[in-house]
Amino acid sequence: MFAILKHASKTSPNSFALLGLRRMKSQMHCSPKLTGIVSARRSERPDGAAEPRRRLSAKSYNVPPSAEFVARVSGISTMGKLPFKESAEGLDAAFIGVPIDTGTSNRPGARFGPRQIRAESAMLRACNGATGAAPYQSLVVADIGDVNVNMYDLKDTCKRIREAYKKIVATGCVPLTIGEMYIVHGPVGLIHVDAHADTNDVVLGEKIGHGTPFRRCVEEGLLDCKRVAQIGLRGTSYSPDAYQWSRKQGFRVVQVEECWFKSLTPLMVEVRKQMGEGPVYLSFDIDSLDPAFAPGTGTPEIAGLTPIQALEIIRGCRGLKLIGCDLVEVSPPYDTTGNTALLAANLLFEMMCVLPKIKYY
Ligand SMILES: [Mn+2]
Repeated sequence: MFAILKHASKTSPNSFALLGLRRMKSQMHCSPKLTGIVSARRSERPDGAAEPRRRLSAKSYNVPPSAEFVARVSGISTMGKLPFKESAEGLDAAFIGVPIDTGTSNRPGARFGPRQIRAESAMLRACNGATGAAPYQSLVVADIGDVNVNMYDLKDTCKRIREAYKKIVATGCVPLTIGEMYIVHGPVGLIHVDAHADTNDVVLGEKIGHGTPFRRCVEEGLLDCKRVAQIGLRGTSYSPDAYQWSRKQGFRVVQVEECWFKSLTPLMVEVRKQMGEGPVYLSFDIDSLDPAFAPGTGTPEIAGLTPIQALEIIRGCRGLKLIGCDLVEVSPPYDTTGNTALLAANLLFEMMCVLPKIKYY
């Protein structure tokens, strides 16, 4: 189950995995009156906060409270101010934090990523005004907390993540990670947005680190290599063609120079064609963005993507059979403004907005 290892090493560095966990059981029919989700009803809660759950048609959805009624800074910090759930039981999608940075090769600190992303995510509102996506009227979503990692032992962390995911599976949810999907669907397609290819073989003699996950994925046969795109790659390298190994596997390599000065919407038309109808996993490293926009990360590289291009990539995933997403490498100590985490929270929201079954207005 390499996805888990991937989470522990690369992803782990703080990964926030957004996992579509279960298909909708029924088609939802919204009354037009219920499409505005700004006014969550009052509850009996002592803090006077609105009850972030409301019933639309036959199904109950978790709708974050609006800042018109509930102070942004109030309450216990969860992703998008969603309810916290102990398990994935009854959820279509869940936010899961993996607060670990043991596998990092440079600046540590990503273990604090999930916490800061949750804090900054209080800015997120319920609808996507740009694309018309209404995720909280389409899927039952919650924050199911963090995997309890072992920061002294990366291999044990991998085991713990595997065990945590097994529990998610046991709730009856479809496990939407690369490893699990391999079993169900066969090898998956991968859209990997990153400054780094993360295809190293060993680092200081270790097979598991944040620069090795996709080499392990290939070794374990988890990827449909003709359906892999790596976007935003850049930086100094140890050999003149740093991405030769990726190309040899059949990956499409889009170095950042191909992205400069242009919209990535046309690129995503090609990537969607490449991904086809099969299952796709989206792995998004925050260091794909330029450090001017996202300084809070462990291995920054200059001349990266812009937030606009990041949105174009994620929105360009609409229509794909996305089986899971992650956002990795947010390291709060290197960005005291919190803006890197704010960016990450928004990118996670955008990922949720392009999951299959999302309703658009
Ligand atoms: Mn990276």
